[in-house]
Amino acid sequence: MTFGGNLRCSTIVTGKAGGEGLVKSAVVAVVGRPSAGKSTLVNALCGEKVSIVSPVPQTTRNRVRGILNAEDAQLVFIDTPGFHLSEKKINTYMTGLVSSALEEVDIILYVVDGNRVAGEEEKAIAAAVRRAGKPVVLCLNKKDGAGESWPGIKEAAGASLPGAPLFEISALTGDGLDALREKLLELSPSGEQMYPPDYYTDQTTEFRISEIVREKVMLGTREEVPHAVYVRIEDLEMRDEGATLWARGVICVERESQKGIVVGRGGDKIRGIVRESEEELSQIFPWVVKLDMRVKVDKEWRKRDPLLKKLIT
Ligand SMILES: Nc1nc2c(ncn2[C@@H]2O[C@H](COP(=O)(O)OP(=O)(O)OP(=O)(O)O)[C@@H](O)[C@H]2O)c(=O)[nH]1
Ligand SMILES: [Mg+2]
Repeated sequence: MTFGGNLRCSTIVTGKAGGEGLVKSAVVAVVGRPSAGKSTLVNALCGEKVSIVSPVPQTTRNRVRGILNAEDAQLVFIDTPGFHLSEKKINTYMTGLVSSALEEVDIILYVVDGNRVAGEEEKAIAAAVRRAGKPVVLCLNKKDGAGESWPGIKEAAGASLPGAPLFEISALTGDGLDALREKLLELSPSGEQMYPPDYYTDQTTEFRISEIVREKVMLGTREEVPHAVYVRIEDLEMRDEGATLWARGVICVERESQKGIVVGRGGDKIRGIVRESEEELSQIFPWVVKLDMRVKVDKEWRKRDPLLKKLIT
């Protein structure tokens, strides 16, 4: 059975044929340190929630595409995991995704948290952006909370990428986003539409469900638990003559103690996670979404290459 709707597109379609039908069209990699606000920005630019957001660094683990459709223009944003210098296996997979995104795209949108002083990590990502040799747009984000360190961070960011246009924005309030959009369109080459104009993402139904559930776990738990979680959707079934989508899956953690936290006293926590996920998913999809989620321990999953290859894509 296929679960369609305009949320799912497995094939890339060609746009208007012939030279006169060309539109402004570009693929834009959105990169930066963990928690800089990349996913919030992609969601704001696309006008839809395509990528999950939380205050926990390294929320995004995949390349997540969000599509901005405008008159005679289509921008495809690739949200990426936060660039984090770490030897841990899962981090090397995630920084690998960032590097490949930098190579594949037309434009790089480099997001800097304007309230967080640059360190080695920021220098490393600026160097990777420079090496990519693509048009770069720099965004100083979180202007709504700009503090004393803002001007110094702005100067350092500008100096790290001389000549790159710099926008001071708030992805949260939308401040500065119109000018940013215009600059991106100005830098975009003419080309064919990559997706039908009513698509705002190309994610599969399973992936979207697993991400929303993971977001609710990350928002509802603390310390080491958010990083120890992955979610797998095992089965989808349409019921009630196409009105209800049932999804069955597992929330995996690394230890029994973490399982206890996710389940909660008398199952309170997991019930809340399921309820919040169902509410949001039922808004996203054209069906009522019902979840049947179990919590399981999968020891040391972050060290297993075959699983990481499947999960971090
Ligand atoms: N005040 C303020 N907070 C923001 C802004 N943009 C994002 N945030 C917050 O910053 C936190 C991280 O946002 P994300 O969008 O998940 O950041 P990210 O760069 O995608 O993070 P990773 O996926 O972990 O790399 C969340 O709590 C957001 O609400 C902004 O413009 N202003
Ligand atoms: Mg993110």
